[in-house]
Amino acid sequence: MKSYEVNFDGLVGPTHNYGGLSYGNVASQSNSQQSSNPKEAALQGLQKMKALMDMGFVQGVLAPQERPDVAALRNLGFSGSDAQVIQQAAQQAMPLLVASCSASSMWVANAATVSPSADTADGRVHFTAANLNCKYHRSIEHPTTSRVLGAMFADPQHFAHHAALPAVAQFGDEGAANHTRFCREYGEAGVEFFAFGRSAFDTRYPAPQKYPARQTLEASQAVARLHGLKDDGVVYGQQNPAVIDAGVFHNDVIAVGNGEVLFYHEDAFLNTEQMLGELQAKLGKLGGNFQSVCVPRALVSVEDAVRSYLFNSQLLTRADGSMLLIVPEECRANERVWHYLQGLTASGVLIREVKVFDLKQSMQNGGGPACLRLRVALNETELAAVNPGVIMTAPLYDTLTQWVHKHYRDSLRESDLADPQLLLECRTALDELTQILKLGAVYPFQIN
Ligand code: SUG
Repeated sequence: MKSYEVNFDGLVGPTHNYGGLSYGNVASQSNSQQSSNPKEAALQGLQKMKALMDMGFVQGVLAPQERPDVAALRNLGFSGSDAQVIQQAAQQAMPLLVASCSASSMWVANAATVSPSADTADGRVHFTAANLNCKYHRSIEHPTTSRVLGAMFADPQHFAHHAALPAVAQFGDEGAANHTRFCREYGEAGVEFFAFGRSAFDTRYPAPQKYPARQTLEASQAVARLHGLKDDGVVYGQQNPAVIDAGVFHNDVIAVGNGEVLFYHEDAFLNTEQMLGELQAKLGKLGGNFQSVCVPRALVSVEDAVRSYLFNSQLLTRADGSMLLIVPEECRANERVWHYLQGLTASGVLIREVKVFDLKQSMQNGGGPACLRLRVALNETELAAVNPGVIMTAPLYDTLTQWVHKHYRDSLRESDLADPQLLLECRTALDELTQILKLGAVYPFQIN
């Protein structure tokens, strides 16, 4: 049976702004308080989706969340009408209003961890929504994420959904940003690689000194258990704490994999040789030939990797079997990175072509091409069971582009978040969106 890796990209929500909310994420911190352009952000994301669709990849779209999250503000003690809740929060606790307005759900690589049916004990595709509990503004995403994923992958015969792990730092889970699957063909059993930043219970694992390690080993192990993965199909690897302290807040900022290939930075992991050996042995048992491309620090420093987001790229297999790398414009702007990429494609080893996309609006918050997509490997039957409303087509692209032009502002500053009109604009837009994407009622304002 034919199988596909479908990229579901997060549609940027109408409140996209630079809140400076993510300690440990260099771009988020350094662009704090700048004026954002939600319309441009959403259009940049849509253009990437359209381009991949035009290249022949199956592309999906994942809806943004309701923001400002008035229900979350009510949970924190603000009361009265929705407008009063926003007004009180603006007067008494602006950081909480900013957090409740974040459009961070656009980075859907953090929405969930997904295991394809070929890997799981019950032969269904498993999803575990990520609790994202390292940052308050992200920890409020998972209830709606679960509803949206449920509306996209509704058929219980093919899809199994797990609620987010316990909401404590010991089970800090950031979803697919720390998860990579290696396989020969998407429809065949593969090896799922879980990168973690620290262990919550075992003090033998070192931890970063400066910035938080968002993903714990225990969270990754729980996800593997929930999904019914075999020990032979799982490898755990620790991120190098030093690179977390250099701004690698998710593993997808320093490594990306696809098919049988891992593309990674020399400093990405601890015990790299042992980890690569295990990946090779486990994929080998499945008939695969694990290959890795290591980028030496002498050619690209960790700092350049963090600044350019070289590894936050999408590594895609084209119809002829060759691989393509989708990188952000910032890679072309960095002389050393661009030089490395030119050498890589010229050598013809594994990665043949690089395509560049302007995703500046998202990049300024630390979200590159890979952050913006959730990969779901599906066979033909499963793909047919996905809600067709969320699969990108030329008409859907046109409709969504018009929808963005109709509803989005082209400038947003912190002071605008207190405007009660913004809430109305967002709800109107999202209500229309659920009809466009045929999601049914998924947002708190539609349910309560
Ligand atoms: O969680 N930025 C996100 C970026 C997530 C990137 N995702 C992956 N690497 N997969 C984060 O740090 C910044 C929001 C702000 O500051 O307004 C933010 O949440």
